[in-house]
Amino acid sequence: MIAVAAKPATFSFDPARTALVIIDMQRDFLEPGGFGAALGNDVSLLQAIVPTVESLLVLAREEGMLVIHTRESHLPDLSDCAASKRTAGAAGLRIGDPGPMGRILVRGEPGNQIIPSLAPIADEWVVDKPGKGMFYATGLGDRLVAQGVEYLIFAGVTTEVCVQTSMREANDRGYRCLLIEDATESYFPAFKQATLDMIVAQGGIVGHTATLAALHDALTYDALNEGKR
Ligand code: C5J
Repeated sequence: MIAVAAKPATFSFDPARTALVIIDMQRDFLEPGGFGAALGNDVSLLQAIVPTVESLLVLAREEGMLVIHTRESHLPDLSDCAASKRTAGAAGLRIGDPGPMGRILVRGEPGNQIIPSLAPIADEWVVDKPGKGMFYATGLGDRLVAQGVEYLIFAGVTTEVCVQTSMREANDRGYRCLLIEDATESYFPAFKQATLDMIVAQGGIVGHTATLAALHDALTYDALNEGKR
């Protein structure tokens, strides 16, 4: 077992039964002209975490962990988009509307793709999700059970929306969850901080949080030799 210095307490996990989940690092949320920008958000806040998420992804790949990438996306006919979601926001800036990177949050459109530097490679899972949470209407739950996954390490955007919803869904299903603090971001810094605080409140009511440095140190520390692996 690997022990990470985390909040509210040490997070112990077995890398062989762990998946890294990178939530929605899509052009629609991170690049000018996407859904996030169309809603008036400053996407540079999200772009700032890309190097950290890249390092986390490299670390997970080196450890041989299962890597799961999610995309918030809808079918072109929007049959998987609830009316409440379809009609939210200003006309012309809604899910399915044409945008500078194709139809907003529609599967297959350029803006719906994961940013190139975090692109999935062979054997990594890509989960298209029509909701905020990664379990809703995706079939992911059955796949994780079949794979024997017990621990989930989270990164991605946005902290208080799709990351938090997915982590809460996972927590309810019995997964032990760790959110990497500097590998997640929100368009609203106060919302990010509030989310980190509420996850670890009351003894870790939703899970744990830690920095990438803490995870890296834990994974590279060799307890037997009291040094680096
Ligand atoms: C939204 C997300 N809609 N990935 N999605 O904010 O958090």
